[in-house]
Amino acid sequence: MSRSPRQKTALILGITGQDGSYLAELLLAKGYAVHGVVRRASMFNRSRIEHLRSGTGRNRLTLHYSDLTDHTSLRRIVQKVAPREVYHLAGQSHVGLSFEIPEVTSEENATATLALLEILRDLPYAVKFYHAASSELFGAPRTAPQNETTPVNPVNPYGCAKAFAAQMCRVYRQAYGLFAVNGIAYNHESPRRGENFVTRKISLGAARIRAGQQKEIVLGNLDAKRDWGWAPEFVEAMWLALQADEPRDYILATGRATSVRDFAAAAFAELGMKLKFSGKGRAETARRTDTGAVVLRVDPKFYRPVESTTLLGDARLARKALGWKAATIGPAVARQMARADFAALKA
Ligand code: G4F
Repeated sequence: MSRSPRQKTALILGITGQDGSYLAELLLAKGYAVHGVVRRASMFNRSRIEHLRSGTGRNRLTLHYSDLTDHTSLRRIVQKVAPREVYHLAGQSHVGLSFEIPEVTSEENATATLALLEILRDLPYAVKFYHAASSELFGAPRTAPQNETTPVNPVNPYGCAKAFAAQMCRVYRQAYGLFAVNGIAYNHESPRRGENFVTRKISLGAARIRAGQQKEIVLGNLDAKRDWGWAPEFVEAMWLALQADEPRDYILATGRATSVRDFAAAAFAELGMKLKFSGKGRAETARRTDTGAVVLRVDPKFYRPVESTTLLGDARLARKALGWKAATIGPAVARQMARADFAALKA
């Protein structure tokens, strides 16, 4: 086992995901040696980092096989790599799905985070740990916007697991002096977002409808509002949080909420399709004003058993302590995603 960390060496759990791939890009550009943990699967799922494996910096990118449930192999990887910074961005990240698979959600998001904390606690040198906490730990908060002191009140299995993991980070920080940071991130999106999240479902759907490849998109609750930001900006905050003198928790958010309906309207408008909404709630639809065709429909099957409410973040601490501020917000996120998806379809 290495007795000291390798400077400018980072380990990313979740490197094949949206955030992991942007973070890997950022760290490689900063001259880091980047190690990523990938799941062994029969099909490769590395499309988001494929370009890094052939670009400049490829010699500084190493992938290791493991799984969040295999704590022994995670320990071995950490000991071998001896990272100075560990970014834990992995796990089951779909809130709706967490109602279907609560135990997997809890194993990956709660127990695995605790296992990582235990692994890092045993290291013979000081390591810095970033945990991707989530606004979902606030669930149904009594106040808006939320800040680092707002009480947790999760309303779904995903939020419960994140609340446990975030609190464990605080315990290890206090009890063992571990440099553990919770980034309490609100929704952050990009063209690399998975297609089962609402933003990407909308941007890709709008692009396909514009290209004549799809007729309509079917969504759940259009009244739901989220504080939507831009993922590449959020990974900057993750890195900055580990460069600070002290480990703290940070709200990472834009401070502005947009409804699913308005997000969809912005994405469609960007591709030249103005929408007219009619009906209410579970019977709402939207037509294109130019053709009159229904292009958006609500289906109650996409409603959640319980919806998180008023998730709006106050990121003033991140601004003050890290100099970080979200620049791309709500409708601008929708426009950029729709443009990128349409460009990719044309290409
Ligand atoms: O895109 P969503 O599935 O994201 P959600 O649930 O807010 O969670 C995301 O952000 C969290 C906070 O940062 C993360 F912790 C989490 O890992 C994930 O990245 O849903 C957003 C909203 C919800 O209110 C949902 O009810 O959109 C509503 N919605 C309406 N129709 C839909 C749909 N969501 C999905 N996934 N699919 C729909 O058809």
